[in-house]
Amino acid sequence: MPKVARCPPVIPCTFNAYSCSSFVTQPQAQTVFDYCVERGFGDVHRLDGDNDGLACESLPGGFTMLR
Ligand SMILES: [Ca+2]
Repeated sequence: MPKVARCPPVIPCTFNAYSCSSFVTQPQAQTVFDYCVERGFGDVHRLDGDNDGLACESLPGGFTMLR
């Protein structure tokens, strides 16, 4: 099941390494969120507290400004 990446992973998914305050913009948080979710770790950093698939909606530059 673990996929061997061509490059070593730069985003840790095995422990809670980030919080929303670790990021400046929502897309940054979303990238980390998606990265770990796609690898089956889920929301290990707890960036999506309301489980709607959007990480750290409170950060600027994200989808909340568009809807
Ligand atoms: Ca959310």
